[in-house]
Amino acid sequence: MTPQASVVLPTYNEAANLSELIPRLAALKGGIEIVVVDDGSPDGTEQVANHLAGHYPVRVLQRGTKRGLASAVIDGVQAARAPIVVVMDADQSHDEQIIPQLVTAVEAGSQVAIGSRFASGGSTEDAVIRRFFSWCAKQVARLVLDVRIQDPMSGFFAMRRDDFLRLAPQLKPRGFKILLELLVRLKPAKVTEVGFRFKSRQKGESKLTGKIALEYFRMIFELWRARH
Ligand SMILES: Nc1nc2c(ncn2[C@@H]2O[C@H](COP(=O)(O)OP(=O)(O)O)[C@@H](O)[C@H]2O)c(=O)[nH]1
Ligand SMILES: [Mg+2]
Repeated sequence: MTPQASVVLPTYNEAANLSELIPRLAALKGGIEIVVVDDGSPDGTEQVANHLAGHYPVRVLQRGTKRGLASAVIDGVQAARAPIVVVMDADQSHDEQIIPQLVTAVEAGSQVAIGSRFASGGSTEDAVIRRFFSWCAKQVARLVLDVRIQDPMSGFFAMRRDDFLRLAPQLKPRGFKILLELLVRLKPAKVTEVGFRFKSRQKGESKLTGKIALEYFRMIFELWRARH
């Protein structure tokens, strides 16, 4: 039977998080499959994911070497089988309990449904510096790209797999979160933001560094140039 939604989990050193997150994802109502996209994590994430695949609806894509978050998401969506894909971090910062709302919003006609820290009902445990960066990024997205979304930097969103794959050839697989680029290229008529409490990552360390923040602003510039 085709699952209703595929949850794409890019992983790099997320073994400890996966074993807590996957049972909770599998317990959600509605048929979901989980696609783990691992890049040869030295902490044994792949082994943990393969073990979990014996008990839960999990498939593991192993890419061997670290090739960046955005390209992991693209490969995961390509491998997904359901008509709707949900992309989220594997670090337990995103609240999986809102996944049914995201999927329902897409089924009801939203082209993109975003798990949002800044929409009504949302909040964040992010440190002040990350909040400030998210705020700057949101203003820049609005002023430069005319994207009026509360949380365009979110790593947690759902959309139709077909829409994503149609855009995939135009996406530049960079290290950074992919949502803003998708919003600019798709120009969706209807976006839903579902507020949730963003938690600090539960185990391990963030892989997104200051260098990637610079990459983000380069991407904004390139998207802006492509529009003019
Ligand atoms: N497969 C793969 N996953 C990655 C890579 N970089 C980050 N991730 C995963 O992408 C998600 C987001 O990264 P994270 O470190 O949480 O970024 P942050 O939320 O901005 O601090 C996490 O699940 C990471 O394990 C990568 O190069 N390859
Ligand atoms: Mg994270």
